[in-house]
Amino acid sequence: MREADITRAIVRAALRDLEELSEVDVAVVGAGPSGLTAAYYLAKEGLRVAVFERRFSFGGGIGPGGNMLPRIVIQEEALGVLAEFGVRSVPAGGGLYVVDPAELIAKLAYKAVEAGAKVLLGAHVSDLIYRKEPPRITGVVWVWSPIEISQSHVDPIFTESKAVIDATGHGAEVLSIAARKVPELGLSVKGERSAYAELAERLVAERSGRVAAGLYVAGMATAAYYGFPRMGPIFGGMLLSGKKVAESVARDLRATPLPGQPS
Ligand code: 48H
Repeated sequence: MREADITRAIVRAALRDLEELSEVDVAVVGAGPSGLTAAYYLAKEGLRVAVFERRFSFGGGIGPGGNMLPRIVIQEEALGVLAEFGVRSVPAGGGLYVVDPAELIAKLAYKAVEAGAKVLLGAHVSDLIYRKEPPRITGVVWVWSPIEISQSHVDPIFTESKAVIDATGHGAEVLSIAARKVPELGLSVKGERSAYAELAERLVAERSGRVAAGLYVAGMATAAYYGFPRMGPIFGGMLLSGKKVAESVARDLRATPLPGQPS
């Protein structure tokens, strides 16, 4: 075994991957519950999906459970999505079920990757690509997270896509960038409101979807964008939201193939 061969194997495979990632059907930003769920359903539809996650791990806010107690809660309405991922749950009364966060992270990630989604860990999305007339988001701009953290000015690279999903959680980072830097889209991020779990879960699941041409929102970013309440450690809305946004993207891509691109 030679050290040079180890290096060659990594460099060749990684560069092939990065070349493929220059253009995909859907760019999902964030590998939390809503992003992984969306990635799974979209990849299952046969779409080329890239997930950009700035941490070197999956799961977003699932891992810490409720105030670091290693359980989260899912409501009855989300049991179908849970079953799709093969995640076990235990009834807790009142239509609620408890789930082990490590199992949820592992199975969401496994199914998304197995369905064909490409997850890039340590990739920070710092900007968007857009076109005018009509205004449209056409991809993401990203750098490796250690570069972002170092605050060095290093020019990023691009991934073009037919759809970008903001699944960045509480910060709604992608939509905040769009609101600030692509005023033609007329977006504004209202910021999430105080806790009202039942209402928040319903609204997030209902309203996840398209916010502008080429730009979609899912998960907590939906609450932040529309000014909906927060819900604490109940995650059914995140799963339903991921499924909903995937349906919305798949429907739009089927309905309006872009010029020069197959549907
Ligand atoms: C690359 C990025 C970037 C970026 C962020 O926070 P998440 O788990 O998001 P959701 O919406 O799927 O789930 C929310 C849930 O975890 C939660 O916090 C709940 C239910 N809270 C309720 C309450 O009341 O508090 O995951 C987002 C992921 C994270 O892994 C980030 O690291 C990642 O997105 N991310 N990745 N580029 N610019 N910004």
